[in-house]
Amino acid sequence: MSNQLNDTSKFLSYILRHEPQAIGITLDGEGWTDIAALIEGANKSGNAIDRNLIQQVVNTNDKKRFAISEDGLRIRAVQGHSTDNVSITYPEKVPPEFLYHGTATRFLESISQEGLRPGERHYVHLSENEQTATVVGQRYGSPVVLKIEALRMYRQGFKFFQAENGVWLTGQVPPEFLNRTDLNQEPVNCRTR
Ligand code: HQG
Repeated sequence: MSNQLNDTSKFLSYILRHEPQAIGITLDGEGWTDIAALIEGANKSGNAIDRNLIQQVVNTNDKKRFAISEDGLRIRAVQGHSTDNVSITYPEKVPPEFLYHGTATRFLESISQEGLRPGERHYVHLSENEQTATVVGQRYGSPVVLKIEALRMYRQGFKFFQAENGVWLTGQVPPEFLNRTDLNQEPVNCRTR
């Protein structure tokens, strides 16, 4: 991705997930905002974007982070929100037997006690493969991948959702469903090896 597309993707993530008010726009409950208002707000705040650039970011984005409405007038981030205003109705789905979460080793102690929490975002984010999870974990330091017994959680009543870009979402993961993939599937709180 070119630098311009990458910068625009980061800008759109910031506005459409976290701080729409930074450029004076609002998101509806499903996360949508008018593309025209987004462009106007961005340009007024010194971020030069246009419809063509937005469309290119949406088309080429590696994780398909954004979606444009069928009428072409609105845009939203498909997951990852922290702003209170948005509460997307994701389809509830039966998860695969295992899902993965990449984190940094320095968070393990707290995770082994509290389980996975959403933090600033609305959900805990999980992926279907370990490679993706490793990249996610690297954002915060030395990565470690946790394997989650998702189907067992589901059978015990925990809800799972899938965003339209394939990312899995759940409210929390208690420690009993977590295993470290770097310790031959020992429980997450088995830290002696
Ligand atoms: C950690 C990116 C201490 C958690 C990615 C993570 C993802 C705890 C951090 C999406 C904890 C939160 C989301 C606990 C969880 N104690 N730390 N009890 N429970 N944590 O960024 O999952 O590229 O909010 O492990 O690809 O890293 O932006 O969540 O390290 O899909 O599209 O607290 O964001 O997508 O960090 O990333 P984040 P995440 P994009």
